[in-house]
Amino acid sequence: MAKKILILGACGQIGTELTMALREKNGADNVIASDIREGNEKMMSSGPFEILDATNYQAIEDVVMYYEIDEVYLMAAMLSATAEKFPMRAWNLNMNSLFNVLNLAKERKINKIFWPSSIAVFGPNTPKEDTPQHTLMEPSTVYGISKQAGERWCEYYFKKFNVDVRSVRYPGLISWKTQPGGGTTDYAVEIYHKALANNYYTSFLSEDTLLPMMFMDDAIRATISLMETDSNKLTIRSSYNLAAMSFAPKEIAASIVEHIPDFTINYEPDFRQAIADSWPSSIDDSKARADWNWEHKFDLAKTTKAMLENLRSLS
Ligand code: AKB
Repeated sequence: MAKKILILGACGQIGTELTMALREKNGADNVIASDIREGNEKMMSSGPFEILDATNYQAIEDVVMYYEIDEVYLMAAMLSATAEKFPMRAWNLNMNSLFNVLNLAKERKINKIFWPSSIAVFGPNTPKEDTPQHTLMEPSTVYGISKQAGERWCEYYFKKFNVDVRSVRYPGLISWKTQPGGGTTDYAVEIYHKALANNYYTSFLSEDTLLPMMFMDDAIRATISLMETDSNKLTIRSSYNLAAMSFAPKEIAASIVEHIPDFTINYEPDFRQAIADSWPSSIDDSKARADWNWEHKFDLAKTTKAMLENLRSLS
């Protein structure tokens, strides 16, 4: 029998593309998308959808039992910039949703979990370049604290209750199908939209702010590949470092100028600058490359080309 998959937070930046990729791979009827609000036309018409609050254990359990779910991808979360404005709401959403799925797996109602962590688990005292898998962390943001605590709980549930939970520390993700919301790395998506609309962008991060980034196609491939890897090959049950490229606002601007010669950028850093300054500039993801053969395909030049071509085709 085909495995049944539930996606919590299916209408967000990652969830939207992950749902479509999993429906393509596993058959649309085997992938149940859910969120607290309805998704776009494609999401709603391409397979089953449930309105579901990831903090409501009973509601998730009902859906899990009804559809006989095997695997859950928990993509609902409040990201770094919004979490600084609503600390307790962020903590409650990010932690309670994780406990809900960990406990369902502990009770053997589901078999496997994907839960996203982030480069936000690192903090100002972490080595900034080629940040290792195991290092000093000390996150200084609400979001980072919730992700680090989440990683500790994932490893604990794996060791103590044999819960098959898998995770990656996503860098900033760049996508054209769905816009991100509430993150610090969101500038790297906004800039393409503004470049096409106005030839102009005001960056909320300073020109030299170097951050780890990834094109969404790579992120989706990484996620599905980690979930398909034999359990005994995985040596990390907190969360894997994952990397593709690093760039600063002035470098993404230069890559846009290659396609739109009169594009210009200026810089007005706001509160998100401090968040970005606390994060690594590049990541050592050799564990992911060794354990499950992770390889990225998109660098900055390919990402810019794909973003501009696809966004143009939408307008
Ligand atoms: C954010 O900026 O908050 C996220 C992340 C790096 O996890 N994109």
